[in-house]
Formats: sequence, C-alpha cells, structure tokens
Amino acid sequence: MSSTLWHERAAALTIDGRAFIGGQRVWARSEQRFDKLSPVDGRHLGQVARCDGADVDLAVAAARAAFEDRRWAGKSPAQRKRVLIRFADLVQQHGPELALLETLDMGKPIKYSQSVDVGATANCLRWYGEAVDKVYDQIAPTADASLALITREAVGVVAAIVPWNYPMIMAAWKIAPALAAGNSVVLKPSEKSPLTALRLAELALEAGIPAGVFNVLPGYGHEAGAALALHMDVDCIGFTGSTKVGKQIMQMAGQSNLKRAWTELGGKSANIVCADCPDLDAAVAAAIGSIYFNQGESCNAPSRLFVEASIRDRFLEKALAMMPDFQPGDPLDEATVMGAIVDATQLNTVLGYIDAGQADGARLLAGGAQARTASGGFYVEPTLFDQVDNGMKIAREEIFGPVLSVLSFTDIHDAVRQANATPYGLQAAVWTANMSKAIQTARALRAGTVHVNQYDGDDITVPFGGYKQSGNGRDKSLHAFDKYTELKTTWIQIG
Ligand code: TXE
Repeated sequence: MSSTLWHERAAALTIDGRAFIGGQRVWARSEQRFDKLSPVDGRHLGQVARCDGADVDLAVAAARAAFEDRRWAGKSPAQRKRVLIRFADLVQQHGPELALLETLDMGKPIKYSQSVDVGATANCLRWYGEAVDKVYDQIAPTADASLALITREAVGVVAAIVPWNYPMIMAAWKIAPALAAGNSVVLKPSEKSPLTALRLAELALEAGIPAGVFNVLPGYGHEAGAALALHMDVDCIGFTGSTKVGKQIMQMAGQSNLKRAWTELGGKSANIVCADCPDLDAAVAAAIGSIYFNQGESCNAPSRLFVEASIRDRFLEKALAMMPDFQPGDPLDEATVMGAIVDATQLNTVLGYIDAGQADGARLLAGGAQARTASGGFYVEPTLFDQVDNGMKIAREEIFGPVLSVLSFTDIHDAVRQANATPYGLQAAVWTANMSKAIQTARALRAGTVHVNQYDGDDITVPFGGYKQSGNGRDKSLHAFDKYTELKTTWIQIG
C-alpha cells in the first residue's frame, strides 16, 4: 500500500481510548483521561482512560468472578484452543488496522508493524492455543498403596504489565499462555502505547473469550500499574519493562500477597566478532540490522559490539557503508526501515546518552543528532561510536535507542570477561568459525540466549528471558506455562 493510502487511513481513524472491563468499554471511574499523541508527526490521536486503583478493583473483581465461576477455566483445553485460534485469525484479519494503530501509537515502521508485530502476535496466540491440549499431567512413582497425581492448575487472576516497544507482541507473550492455561487476565499496556491492547480485548471477546476473562486498563505505571502490583486479589504478575520498575514490582508483590512475580527486564547485550568469523558481511549486517531494528528500542538489542582488533578497520568500513540504509523516514511509507522514537522523553534520553558518549571520549563515527523530518515527530539518526570503553556510561546503561558502541579486543577471554561485566544478562552472540571456541564462549557468556554466527534467531518455540538483572522466568515456549500455572499434588489412598 502506498504511503498516501496509509496516511488517508490514518486521517480517517477514530480512536476509542476507553478501558475494557467485564466485556464493556468504559471510561475510568474518575473520568480522568490523557491525550495520546503520535510520535510519527505529533498528531493528536485521541483521549485514553487514565485508570487508577478504583478501576483496578473493578477489573480484578470481574476477572476473579470469571475465574471462580469457571466460565473459561472450566472449558476443556480443546475448547480453549479453538477460541484462541479464532482470536489469532481475527488478529490476522484485522492486521492492517492493528498495524496502523501500532505505528501511529509508538512510531515503528508500518512495514514491520505488519510483518513482525501482527504476525508474531497472531502466531503466539495460535501456538499456545495449539499447545494447550497437548500438555499432559503426571503420576509420581510412589509406593503401590497410593496414587500421587501431579497436575497443573491455572493460578487464577493474572496481571500483565507491558512496555511500549512491542506493545502487541509483549501483551501476547503474557496473555496467550495465561489464557490458554485457563487464567483470567488484567492487562495494563504502557501509557505510551495503549491502543492496540484495547483492540485486542475487543477481538478476544469476538473470538469467544467470555466477558471478564480478559480486561485491559490503560493508565500510568504509578497509578494503574502499582495498584495491580499491590492488589491482594491478583495471584500472579507478568511484567516486561525497565529493571528499575521490575525491582519495584517484586517489592510490591512481596509487600502485598506474595503474588508470583515474573519479570523480563533490560539488557546491554554483547555481540563478539572474532577475527576468524566465517562471514564478515553477515556479521556486519546482523550487528547493524539488529541494533537499529525498532529504532534500537529492543531489550535484546546488541548494543555493545566487541570486534577483534585485527579486523576492526575492515568491519567499521563495511558498517559505515550500511548506515545510509537506516536513515529514519516516514513510518507510514513501506520503504522505511527506521521510524520514530516513542516520545519526546525517550528522544531526550537517547540524545543525552549521545552527549555522554562524546563527553566520555568515545569517537562518534556516524549520526549523533536528532533527525528532522518535514512532518515533525521524534527521530534520531542511526549513531555509531567507536573506541568505547566498557566503563563508559554508553556501554554500561541501556539506551533504548539507535546507538551502537564498538569496543575492540585481542583476547577472547578478555572479551567474555567484559561482555559479562554488566548487571544485565539477556542475550549475547559470538562469531567464529572455530566451533569449540564458539561453544566454550557460549557457555561462558552469562545470558539467557546466546547466538553463534547469527543474531536474529527467534521463534515462539524457544524460551526468552534473562540472567541477573535482566529478570526471572521465561516468556515463550512451553516453559511459559510454568509461570501461569500452579503444580498440585493429589494423594489418593488405593490400599
Ligand atoms: O519503562 P517502565 P519506560 C527500559 C528502557 C527504557 C526505560 C524506560 O531502557 O528507556 O526502560 O522505559 C509500567 N508500578 N525498558 O519508562 O517505566 C509502565 O506504565 C507498576 C526496557 O516505558 O519500566 C509500563 O506499562 N507499573 C524494556 C511498564 O511498567 C509501572 C521495555 C514499563 O514501564 C510502574 C521498556 C510502577 N511503579 C522499557 N512504573 C524491555 N526490556 O523491553 C511504570 N510501570
């Protein structure tokens, strides 16, 4: 579709910013609303309900009532499967509308909203639907006179708090396994990107998920988010966001009802390219493509690039040749690969880090400034720093923007030591043709996912999550069911 057509569709959009509680669209009890502006060009998209503790009470009560009367939990796994697959089909059918909402709401290119975000969301819902009637319970190997059944049961009311970088996908990673397992869910999207979550709730109802089972509360973190994390009747919370707020979530879980708390947090992932890398062009393309994808607003972005000193010049030459491909453009143009930064606050954060990199003595090789477009909005040039030291602020802290730091090394053990010298542990990569070096390095890297000779391996079948302060628990794969189910042992005397 041409960018003119996308712009026409955008102009014709009407936004419904009301919350979704008990199957109904409602404004916040307080009547408070906030304005949602688009980072694409600053346009006013509409008003959104500013939910707080009173709305959280209503949504949790609706979710609890739905769980207790077993209108969803009581359905057979095969019935829940059929509904989730219908939900996935509806997401796909409404793909262009959802993609447009996602792009206008948080700025990513329409090309990726359609191919990545809509596709991965539908796939995630379908996969957990397909999976749930293939998971068996167990019988423990106890003595003859008794039978001990080990069964999985839904936890109950699950709160999901998600960020703005992949609003639909992050929601799907939580709600798909939670709903498949029979839980009721209250989802709080980020205040920076609440629109697709609200549409997902309508599509879920249309697919046959009963009213009350899936509720969506837009609002601020310190209001709706904190009220959910502190709620005494929420059994489990699944959170993706910053490490700072992740720590608060764990504290709030502990200070309230010790709800199960699962966190997927920040990263400062290391990408190590050795001189014996089997395909330098592929390594350059992956390093550059992965850091600038989604404007760098990805928790697993390989933001620290360690290049072996003997190939550094060649690597940088090839990397710089790729930079023009990543210049930001109109997110509603399907040719654009780098869109807008989510809002003015994040833009200033990214620009602040670029200033810090220069002040600390890193060498700015490309970008380094805000990119101005005719339409306004928030854009940053793809930025590349060389001669970065692992102790510099840009190498230590998660920037969440299109900024790559290049560090060099001469000894793989030193590269691994530096790669691990971070509080984060989400992802890492090593490029080498020497398989024993690759495996030894992969073992030594303290990260939830390690790539060898690639960076973008991703599939719903593999767990996603971090070591250390990148969080606990895992999204995706069958392992996600561990977060949203309780194990029950039932002893039966058979004498
Ligand atoms: O995240 P927050 P923000 C990192 C990234 C980014 C920084 C800030 O470095 O620059 O975090 O982003 C809700 N109680 N990541 O401010 O604040 C909030 O409303 C309960 C990494 O957007 O962590 C939103 O729904 N909830 C990350 C969600 O938490 C609270 C993705 C995430 O917001 C809350 C996003 C509170 N007190 C940001 N405060 C990743 N790893 O993918 C906020 N929230």
